[in-house]
Amino acid sequence: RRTILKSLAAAPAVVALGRPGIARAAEFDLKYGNNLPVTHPLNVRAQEAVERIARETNGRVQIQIFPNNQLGGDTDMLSQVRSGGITFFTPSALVIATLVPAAAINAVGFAFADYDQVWGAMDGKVGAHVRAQIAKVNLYAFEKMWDNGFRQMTTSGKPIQTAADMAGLKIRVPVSPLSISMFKGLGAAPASLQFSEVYSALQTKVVDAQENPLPIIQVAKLYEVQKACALSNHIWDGFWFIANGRAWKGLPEDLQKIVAGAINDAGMKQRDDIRKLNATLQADLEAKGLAFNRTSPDSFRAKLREAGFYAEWKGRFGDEAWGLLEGAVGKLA
Ligand code: TF8
Repeated sequence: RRTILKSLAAAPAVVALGRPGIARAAEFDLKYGNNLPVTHPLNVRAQEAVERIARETNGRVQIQIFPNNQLGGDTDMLSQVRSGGITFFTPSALVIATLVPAAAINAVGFAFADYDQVWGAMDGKVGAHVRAQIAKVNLYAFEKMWDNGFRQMTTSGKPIQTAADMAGLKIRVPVSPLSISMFKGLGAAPASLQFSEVYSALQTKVVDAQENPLPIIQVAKLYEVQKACALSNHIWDGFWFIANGRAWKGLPEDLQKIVAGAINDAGMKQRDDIRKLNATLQADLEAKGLAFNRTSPDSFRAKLREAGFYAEWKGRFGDEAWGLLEGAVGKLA
């Protein structure tokens, strides 16, 4: 029996000491947890970053990576990074929004037309606004967001062409009030589940559909339990690379600089990886049996307007944040 947890579980990646042969305990022995298989670009680039950090700090900072939900699901890791049980975590914006509601702003449905708009907003004023809110709960968010991707909808049966096809659809969404509100607005029957439970929920037909970017559908093998994929681009989602605030402040400034430099650089490379993957993944996934169709955002946007989704979330995010978003993408509501 293959479940994503079992098939993809891997030993934690342990960083080699900066100077081989000299077994020296690190001055800062830190842990980083995430929810993704080791093959996802997030883990590949994070691994490069921790190696660079060990090298450039001469082994003073050692970071051990615990990928693939080894330390528990997102909700667990979020509390661990808050308590200091782990130092680093990379939640999707939707996930950290359970703690910092402002962080869901990039997930407003059908807001971004393309990556120019995404990075314009997230490397600019929208991202700065969110980072300031994250700092208020004593977490440090690194400057460069990492890319999860544009989210697409997959189903076990009938493909989704327009908003009308979503009526009553049992779809798994992340533990995210915005996702629930959006999919209810579209007429679906959304259920919140942690990412670690998605594969088996689809396999056992607890839900019939889910939505995630193509690289996630690939590495988590969701094509094994889904038939169709609508290229809806309904949400752009990224990861905030966050650190426990106390642990971050406890690092001397020169080490902070090395760590931030390595992580932000790795994030830029990871964005590029996802962009390249997006160009080739559809063919790969088609070969694995997933049937693709394009959709136009029009019927979805119209349905969301009618349901009052944009008006509601403008109210929840507040005029200031909403104004920053509209400044980057144009008028939404
Ligand atoms: C979800 C998340 C995921 C990410 C990714 C697996 O669907 O938003 O897209 O957490 O790391 O739960």
